[in-house]
Amino acid sequence: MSTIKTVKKPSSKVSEILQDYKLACESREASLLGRKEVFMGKAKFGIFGDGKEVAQIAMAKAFKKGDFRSGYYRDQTFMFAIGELTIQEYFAQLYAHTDIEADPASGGRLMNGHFATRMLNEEGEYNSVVENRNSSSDISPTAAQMPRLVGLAYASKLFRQTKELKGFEELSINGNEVAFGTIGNASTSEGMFFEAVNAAGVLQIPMLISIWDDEYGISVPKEYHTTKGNISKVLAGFQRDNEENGFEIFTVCGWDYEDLVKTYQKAAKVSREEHVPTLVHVQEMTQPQGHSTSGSHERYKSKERLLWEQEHDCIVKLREWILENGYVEAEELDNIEDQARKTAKEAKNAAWKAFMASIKEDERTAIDLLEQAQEQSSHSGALKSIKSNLEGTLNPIRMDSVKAVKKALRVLKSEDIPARKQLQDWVRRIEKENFERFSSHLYSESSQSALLVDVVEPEYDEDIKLVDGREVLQACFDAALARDPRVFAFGEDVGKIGDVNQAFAGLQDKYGELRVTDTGIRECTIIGQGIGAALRGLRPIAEIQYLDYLLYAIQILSDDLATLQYRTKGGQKAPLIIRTRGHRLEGVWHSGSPMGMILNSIRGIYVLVPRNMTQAAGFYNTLLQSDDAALIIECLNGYRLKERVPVNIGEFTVPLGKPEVLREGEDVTIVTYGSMCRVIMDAAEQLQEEGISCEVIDVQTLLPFDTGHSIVESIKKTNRVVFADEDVPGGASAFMLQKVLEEQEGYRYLDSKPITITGKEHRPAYASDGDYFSKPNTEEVFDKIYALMAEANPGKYPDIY
Ligand SMILES: Cc1ncc(C[n+]2csc(CCOP(=O)(O)OP(=O)(O)O)c2C)c(N)n1
Ligand SMILES: [Mg+2]
Repeated sequence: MSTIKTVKKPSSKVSEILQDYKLACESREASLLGRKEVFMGKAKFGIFGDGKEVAQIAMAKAFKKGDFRSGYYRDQTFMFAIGELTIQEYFAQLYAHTDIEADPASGGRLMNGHFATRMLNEEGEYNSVVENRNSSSDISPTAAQMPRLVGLAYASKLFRQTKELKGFEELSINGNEVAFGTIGNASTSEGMFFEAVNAAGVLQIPMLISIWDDEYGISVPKEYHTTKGNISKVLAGFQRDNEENGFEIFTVCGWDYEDLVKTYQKAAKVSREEHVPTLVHVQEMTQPQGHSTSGSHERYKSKERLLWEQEHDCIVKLREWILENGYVEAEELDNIEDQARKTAKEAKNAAWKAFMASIKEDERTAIDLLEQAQEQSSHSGALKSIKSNLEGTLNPIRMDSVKAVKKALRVLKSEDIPARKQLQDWVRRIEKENFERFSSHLYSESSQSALLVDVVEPEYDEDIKLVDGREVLQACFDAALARDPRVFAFGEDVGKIGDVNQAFAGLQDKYGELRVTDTGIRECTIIGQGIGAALRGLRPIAEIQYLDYLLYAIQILSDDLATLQYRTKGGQKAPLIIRTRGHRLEGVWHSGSPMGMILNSIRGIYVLVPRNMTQAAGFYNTLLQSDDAALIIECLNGYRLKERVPVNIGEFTVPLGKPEVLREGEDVTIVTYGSMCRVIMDAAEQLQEEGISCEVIDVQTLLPFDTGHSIVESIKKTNRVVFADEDVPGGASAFMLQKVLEEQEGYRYLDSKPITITGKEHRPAYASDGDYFSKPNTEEVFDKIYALMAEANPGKYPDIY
């Protein structure tokens, strides 16, 4: 290798370059070792950042305190470089170490390469994000980091341009923070990527996207992914010029240290100072070990390509460049490489030791107890073999001890010996601990949990003036915007006209365009905009115009927002409120109520289904005091129905998980929600005329569902239950049925079979007849409940038809 000394000036000091070289080598060693660990069976799967090291070091130099990252699984070197990941923590995640001290990103819940910083303390309150370098938590679906990135950057715009937010210096310093996104070249084919890029161009926000272009997406080369095989070429129309806003787009090679450092400085400066989105297309990157541990790239890359990758390896190139410039002798780089190997290995060993120790403790007690059982039991042979199997397990994990102890307890089931009791206690303790390890933090567990908000009843004046339901909401939103400058609402048609049903009418004029804002038609990034802004401590109300269009956003709600608290084990939160309207209007795409789909895909987000706008307003007030994310589905046909405005419109709250009895009755309990409440109440009135007394219960919130188990109390009285909604058969009605009959043990009190009354299997047909014959109507409810009663007492209820 040549060591020609030149006079070329370094862009950084030599020591900094060597420091960078060292980090690149350490990160590479971590990748190489990581793959070996998987092949040795010590970890299940591995995906690594080899080949992307130098660009990430350059990016890290432009990443300042208060900045945010939203990236993907290749970014280990960046995380090392900003000081937010140690090699030991990196391996702890590879092994799935369930302690947040060991794996702060996910507490062992996520595959390796899913990075995150802990933004919250143990109480669920913000650590100082402006003092830290922050990373939002990665998710696996490719490009799904992009919608959130829009919101992380958008928050800076709000902090800079909203006067009332100037005081929130613990959250932002005048919006100086840049949101850095990273994405692989192949993933830029996803719709979410294009939607996010367009949104950022429109919004003009400090967002810096890096595309790590290694020309492959697993085995598939670039010509299958990208028009012209080149994403920056495709995006050239987004480039800003003197006349028009847009992006500043840069291209650079992933092995060119000097150019990378310069490029990132330039790009970050543009984004930070001008609030203009920038895009850095980092080309000619490599994957020395191929995509992941699932395969080998020799299967699909040509010999020429593999050779090219070796020659263009960014660390090889950095080494050449250092030597060509005569910064140091080769020997010094050799030493750095040797040292890096040692450092990575030591960190790996320490992570393994800590991981094993965390597991061994429970295993040790299990083995001791099994030994005691063996001594005390008449089945000592069987117990001995269970114990020695456990002792002989190579790299045991938690489930090995659980399986062994449970097996032993089966053997001991008829023996009354002290060890049996101790083993039972062991199982109970471990079950509790494993629940905490693997199932905690699905929702907020902080003191601001939505379930802990104080209930404040609505109060009414003597004057019982009735207004349109939408005006109740309008008064509620007015109060919320006045009360808290962190609250802002946005969505399609939300700004100028105050949403299609005018619950924000006049509020943009009153609070300005940034507090009540129109957006493009882009449901997925509306949600992303909300997630990112909520992550940064703001209180967004993101609107999806109709429930039917939530489908465009269901993936990001499901994969990102719903998993956020869970996947960080309480390390991050995004208390986003999603407002939408549905249940009852007309036609296939304006009257859906796909509640089963929603309930089953977004556990982790509360789902609120108020029957009227007063209940909805109370929910908004509750949520704005809490740090949980929630979806509120208003009734499409309720905005013009008359309601009274409580005098404490900004303060009263409706609790989550508390059903309300709308009508008391003796014969049958009807469990329902949303627009169906009115249909059911009508039917109940008509049934009463036939002598059938219905108790009607509005569940009010589907998630959480009746936390106090009040519905079963009604069934104890009526001994019959009906679940009614507008979803397809087996949808949310089945969900409610499972909750009440299984969880609340309602089955014990039934004298008749439980029934569900639902919409048809197809989407609802158009116009009033379409609605009538597609969704449950009063007559159908009447008939079904009459038939239920007739079955029990045919004499009293003769056949009608
Ligand atoms: C939505 C989705 N589809 C498919 C996958 C499976 N998958 C994981 S990585 C990957 C390739 C991504 O390639 P690229 O974006 O170029 O990133 P690279 O791994 O090359 O850095 C695929 C298809 C996924 N994780 N998410
Ligand atoms: Mg790629």
